[in-house]
Amino acid sequence: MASPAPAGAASAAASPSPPVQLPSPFAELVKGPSGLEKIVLRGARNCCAEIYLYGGQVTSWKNDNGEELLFLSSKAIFKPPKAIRGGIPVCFPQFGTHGNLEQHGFARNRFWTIDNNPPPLPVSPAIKAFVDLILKPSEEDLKIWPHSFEFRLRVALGPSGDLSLTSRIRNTNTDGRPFSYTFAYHTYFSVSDISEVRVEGLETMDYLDNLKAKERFTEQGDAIVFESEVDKVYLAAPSKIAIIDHEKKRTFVVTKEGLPDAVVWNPWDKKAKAMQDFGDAEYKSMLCVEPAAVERPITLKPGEEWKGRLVLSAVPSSYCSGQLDPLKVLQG
Ligand code: TA6
Repeated sequence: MASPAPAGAASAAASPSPPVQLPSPFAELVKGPSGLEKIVLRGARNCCAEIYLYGGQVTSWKNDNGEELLFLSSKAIFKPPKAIRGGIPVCFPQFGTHGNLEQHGFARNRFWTIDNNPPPLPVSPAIKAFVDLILKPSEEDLKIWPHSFEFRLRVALGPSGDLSLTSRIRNTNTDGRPFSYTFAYHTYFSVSDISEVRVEGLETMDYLDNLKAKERFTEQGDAIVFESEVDKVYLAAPSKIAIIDHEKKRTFVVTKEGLPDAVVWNPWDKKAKAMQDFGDAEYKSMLCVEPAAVERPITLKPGEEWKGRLVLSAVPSSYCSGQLDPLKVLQG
């Protein structure tokens, strides 16, 4: 049973733990700098990823050149109960502040465990580097969110280095009660310079603007560019979204299943300065694009299971005379 770690758990976690048999030879369990345990996945062509048991949180995804593709703040705090600032925090059972839980729920502040015997998950046989984690509510959790659940998370590296996260959440209430939740993969991408980044695929979409009392607007631009703080929940967004990093000539392709919405967030300078676990200038080198279920909470009856999947790939962006052709990746 995962449970909220007492403050200072990092030091407790520093004590040596027996090696854990992992499901695949491509995954090993090691201790991170703070003493928190993490799984290192090594995929094809030297691609790799790291996932902390704390939060079930991916904190690193590297391509075959060893380049880090996710943003992790240099000031991230690896000390429960603080959430790790960067990578892919899992927001469950609540995204944001609408609800009676802390912002973004508690899954990212809990210790997950390795699930060595998960129910079968149909995946391509080409995917060999993966790990299965599981989170169940503690007695403490049941006091703040009175529902039993099994949250299984598979993190995998595909043969071309793509990173996939598959969440399966099952209602295991024995009292017949359904439950509803909101969810997000709060993904922090590493970018060369936020002012050189465009997001394609969300044009003409409606969004709720968190900077304007969640008022609803329609995206007018032919692509989203960044010149100030952005905090928008795009509704019923397409299954593919492209993040084009002009300087790096790299396009991130975000593919989502079971997650209708997409949150786009950059704190810009003022909010950056206000976050203790975020460098003042780090807003220039990150962008959050977060596949989510926000506008319409997901409801599960006892025994029902929901699946939400995120696939990230990084492809070279070809440019001709300044014209972007990310549509290729959106239609691919
Ligand atoms: O996803 C955007 C957002 O909801 C922003 O409003 C900002 O609060 C961000 O999440 C970070 O939240 P956190 O709780 O991780 O500091």
